[in-house]
Amino acid sequence: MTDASTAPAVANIGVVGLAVMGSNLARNLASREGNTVAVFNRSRDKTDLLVSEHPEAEFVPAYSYEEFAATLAKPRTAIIMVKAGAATDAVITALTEVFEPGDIIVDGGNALFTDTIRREKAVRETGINFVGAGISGGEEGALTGPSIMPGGPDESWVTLGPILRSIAAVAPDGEPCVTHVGHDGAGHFVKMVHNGIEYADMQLIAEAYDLIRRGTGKTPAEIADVFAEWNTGELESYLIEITAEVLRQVDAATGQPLVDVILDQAGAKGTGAWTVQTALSLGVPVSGIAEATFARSLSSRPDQRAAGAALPGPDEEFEVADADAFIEDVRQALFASKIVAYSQGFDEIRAGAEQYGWSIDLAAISKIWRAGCIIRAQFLNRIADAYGEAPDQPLLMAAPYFADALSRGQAAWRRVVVAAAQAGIPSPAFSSSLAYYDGIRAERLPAALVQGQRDFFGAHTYKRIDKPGTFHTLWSGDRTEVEAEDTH
Ligand code: NBP
Repeated sequence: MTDASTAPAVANIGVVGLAVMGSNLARNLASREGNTVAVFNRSRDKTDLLVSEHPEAEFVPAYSYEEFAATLAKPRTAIIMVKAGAATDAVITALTEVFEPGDIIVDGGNALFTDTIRREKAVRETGINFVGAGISGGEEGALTGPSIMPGGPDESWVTLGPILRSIAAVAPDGEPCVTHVGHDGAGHFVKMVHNGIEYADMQLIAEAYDLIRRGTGKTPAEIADVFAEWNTGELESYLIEITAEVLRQVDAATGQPLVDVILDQAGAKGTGAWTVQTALSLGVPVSGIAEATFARSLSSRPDQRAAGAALPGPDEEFEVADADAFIEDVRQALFASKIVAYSQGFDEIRAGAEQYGWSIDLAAISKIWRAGCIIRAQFLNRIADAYGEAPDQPLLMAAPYFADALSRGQAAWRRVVVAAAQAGIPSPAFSSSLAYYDGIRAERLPAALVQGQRDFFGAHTYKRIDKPGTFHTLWSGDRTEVEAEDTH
């Protein structure tokens, strides 16, 4: 072991936390020209394993925070890849004790953006730069090129930018999938919404599969062919591609389609819930993402599902008359609902930026999601075009390309939602997306009645369509209207 005080400062970047993500990210860094990577893990075995299994990476191992700091050239730059939460705080505290002003600490874990805001503020006091960076792409992305969403101060971007650009995924047009999203928690906020959109995308695909299977009787392998075909068109995306792979997989033990032997209870690590909770507090309707998150919760309540199994459904069997026509309707419903999910997700980013004072370039965000991350899709180019043409547009799905797609797909979308309801097949994401579409395009909403009710029981007042001011009806008196101060 090297003595911390004499360790040569040979590394230009370091990684703390060498589990799945950290070890792969460290290998990715080491594979890039000019990088020498210091590695440290709380328990020594992971460090030794990584160094011994990958001699080609020429890692500089460290076995204490002091030694780690000593091996890094100044200004020191370290990326933390540990379990989000208390572990991140523990590592930040340890690093701030051995780092100096001007050094950079990057948290690449899935931190809650409000934690990142808090950490950035606390670390800034020490003169050290703190950057919360969302990293998407899982194990493979970390190794071969993730999509990276860094926040933090502008100053750190000067050092960090070239390093992150060198390890990020590369979009089809050659652009690296990384951009300085905004200050403090902006990067983790955007990563959170990315994951929320991912939940919606996955649920929509699952609903499409379920409807096709139950409506046409096709086998999972046959439906894999349908998804593979869809992947050649406007739905082309990583998630559609892997869906075909999953549906084609046969279980070695039973010879059954693997999808039929996997327990139908979906897990979650919490980023979908964060997206929905944050949207609720910002007042942004992300109903597709919320339904997808709730669908996972519903699936994972076996006692309630067992109790609910006795409830009646429709009497008639569900069988579609024209399988090919139905599959095309489902494809259109999927594309339309997907447009809603992305429109809602970008709406949340816009609202978050406004609330927290971040300047976020929405076109740049859609561009850095084109490769490396789980929601990578051809479709993101269209989003980049839409925000490129009108950066301040209030509603992504009303941009010409998407409005046109929705206009083409809405009849099929309605047929699918009707068919699902009549057949008793749950399609929460398809149907809530359609309800959002109809809500947002409605000339007049029954919100007027809600305002009347609120004024009745709580004197919450209302506004009128025909004159300015705030009004209250004297419901318990002679029911005349009075002009009111809006103080309730
Ligand atoms: P885990 O989330 O499983 O965390 C394990 C790592 O945290 C180990 O290196 C462990 O050290 C370290 N750690 C813990 Br636990 N407590 C610590 C402490 N008090 N001090 C120092 N180190 C501590 O690893 P992962 O799956 O590689 O994910 C890393 C981060 O990347 C997470 O924030 C995760 O949410 C995020 N992320 C993961 C994925 C993915 O696909 N897995 C994708 C995107 C982002 P030990 O070896 O000594 O126990």
